[in-house]
Amino acid sequence: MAKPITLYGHISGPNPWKVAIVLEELGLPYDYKVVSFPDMKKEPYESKNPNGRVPAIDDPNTGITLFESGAIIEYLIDTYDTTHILSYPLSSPREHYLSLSWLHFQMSGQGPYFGQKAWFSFFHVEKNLTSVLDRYANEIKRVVGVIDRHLKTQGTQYLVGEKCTFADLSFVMWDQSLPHLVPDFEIRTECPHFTAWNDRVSARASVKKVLADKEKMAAAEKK
Ligand SMILES: N[C@@H](CCC(=O)N[C@@H](CS)C(=O)NCC(=O)O)C(=O)O
Repeated sequence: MAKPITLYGHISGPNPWKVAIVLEELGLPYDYKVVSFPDMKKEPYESKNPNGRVPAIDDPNTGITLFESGAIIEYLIDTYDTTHILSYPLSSPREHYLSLSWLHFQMSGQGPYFGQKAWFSFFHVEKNLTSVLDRYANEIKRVVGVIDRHLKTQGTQYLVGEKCTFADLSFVMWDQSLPHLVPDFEIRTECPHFTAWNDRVSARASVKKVLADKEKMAAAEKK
């Protein structure tokens, strides 16, 4: 039995929870340790994540500490998904590497655009920067459209074939914020393939559990 992995995260923000979903799917024990925003930017945490953000993990089973959610997910899959519950083996190279393409697309396409839209909509000091808000809203719609078109042309249930992989799961946390980030986007009618896929992935027990944990933590913080 593996020893619990420490997952450093925060209550808000999707990236640590994205890792939690993979840990849940693989049935790995873990402790979710909340790091405050000021503590992220200093030692001892900064030695775990030189970028001063969450997530990071400590894995006592291997002695490995890692940062960047995409790299953490690749590590968990390579180390613990030996029976390929959530991945394709190297002996299926096309599917194996395409899953990585989608994870990298999530990291470089979905994460930054969704994140910047959230920043300029809700946190930036200057309000109503229309061209900036339009730029990120349009990029979000484009990213969603890429997935919608891919699922339509492939005719598959998931991004790579008929198996739900770590790649599908990596998108789900940010996708929860779509109604909040782009309220004028009629996703159900404009992107039906994306919608059906997102509903399918969101219905997984791992995703429901992690969303419930996040909500519980947020409610406890408000008290
Ligand atoms: N590319 C990084 C992004 C990490 C990131 O931006 N995390 C957010 C929370 S989801 C954070 O730590 N924000 C705190 C800050 O911006 O100072 C990853 O995927 O791990």
